[in-house]
Amino acid sequence: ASRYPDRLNCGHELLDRTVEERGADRPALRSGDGSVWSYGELRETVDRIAQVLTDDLGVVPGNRVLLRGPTTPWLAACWLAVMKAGGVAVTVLAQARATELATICSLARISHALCDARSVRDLAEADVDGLRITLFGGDAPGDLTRLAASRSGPYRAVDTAADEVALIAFTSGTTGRPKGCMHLHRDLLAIADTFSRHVLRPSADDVFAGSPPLGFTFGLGGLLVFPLRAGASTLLLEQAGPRQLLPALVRHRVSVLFTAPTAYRTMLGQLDGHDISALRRCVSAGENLPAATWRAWYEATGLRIINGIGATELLHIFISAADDAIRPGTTGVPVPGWQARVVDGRGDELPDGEPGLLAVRGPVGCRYLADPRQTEYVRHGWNMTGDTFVRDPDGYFRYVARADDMIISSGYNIAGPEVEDALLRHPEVAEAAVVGRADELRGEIVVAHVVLTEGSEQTADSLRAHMKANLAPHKCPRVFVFEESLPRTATGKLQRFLLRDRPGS
Ligand code: 3SK
Repeated sequence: ASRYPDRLNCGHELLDRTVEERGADRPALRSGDGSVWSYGELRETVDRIAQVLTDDLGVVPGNRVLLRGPTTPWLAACWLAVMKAGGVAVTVLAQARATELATICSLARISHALCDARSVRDLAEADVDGLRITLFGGDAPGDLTRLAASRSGPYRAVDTAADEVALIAFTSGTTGRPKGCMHLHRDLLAIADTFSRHVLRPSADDVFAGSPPLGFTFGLGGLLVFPLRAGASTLLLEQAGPRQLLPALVRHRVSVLFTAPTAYRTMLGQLDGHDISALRRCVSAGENLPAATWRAWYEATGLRIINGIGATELLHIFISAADDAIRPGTTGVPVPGWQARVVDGRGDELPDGEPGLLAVRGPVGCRYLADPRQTEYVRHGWNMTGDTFVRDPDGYFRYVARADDMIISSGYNIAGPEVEDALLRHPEVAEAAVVGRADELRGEIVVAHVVLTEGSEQTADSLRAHMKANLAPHKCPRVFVFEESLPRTATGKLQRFLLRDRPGS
């Protein structure tokens, strides 16, 4: 049963409630240029935008409003305004192109779009029938920034039900067609009241920052929902690659960081001369965190990365661990409020130590928007994430691979991520992706795609020797392919399927 009241507006809870409880003067949103909006200023801007939505644009509760643009305070304010106005925010990545946007708009029946003026080209090219696009951050007369400036006074949040849809987050996974994941007003609080409250344990003095954009639920939670729920502040960076992130951590005294394993690895090579002493919480998700990366970060910084697995379908992280509870090389235990188990293809629970499919359930569930893949994802009341995991006898969940990324060679089941972890223990391996290649004799052979650190002269033979010293022989790659970079989705996930088809693999 939900612990939330039947009527609930998450925009009101995250913003107005925080202002009521902690005052309006505390910092809320920070920008890369050093400017800050207090909670009072944020509320004022949000209320003006909500008025424009209702009075000028004719948005009524339940209307779907597409939000598009780089991660800025304005984008965050638009999201909160859509919540307070009872609309449904449809978040997309800045990288989404015209055809993808057209699909999303038609699937989600989007009536309005609020778009950063710099990101409008593809949306305009999508040429969606009846879509009303309002820009912000530009200088046209109908610009939202100007319309909002002409409004004043507090805006009373629409009295929505806790079970009403508030967000449709689109995901394409690492391959397929976009799927819209519907999330409720109460879901947006539940992620803060489970992972953030019990694992992250933020304080109002924390400064959050990170690389995932607000159009990805990893970023929406970590960089907006969690800090607001805690009364903390958040640094919203338009450019948040590892090169921009590290100086920003120093300049803004960031204490809570959300990013992915690749960024931790890249920053490791650049830490010298950067004072990151304010940092106390480092979260990694979006991809499996290799134990080698966890150790290297710990040795260099003394900080223990909080690993986690989440999914757009389930909004945020559901297995994780912090502080002394961390066991490097594992993802952790179910976050309080969540349950997880490892099952076979029929849904029966497997004994500890046996790899199988991860099944989870908790306060948030998968609700695809009109998509038959719903019945593949939710089986017998459990959400099937598509990952292979093992549960250790002490209850810790250990990532093995995406269910479709297992390599079967000479009858052995080989998990690509385990081989990648061994490769990454080599100091001159910057990135690694391991895939199977069809082989007449063995069924499949193990192929390693490797990005070396700058100036490295490692060869296939020297890497083979490193692997033999670190891994059982049947898991060692037979072929090494040297790459400039690895293919990734817009949210940073490795696209191993592209490597399987690549010449040389
Ligand atoms: O896709 C993921 O891996 C993820 C991780 C954390 C939170 C949310 C998501 C979607």
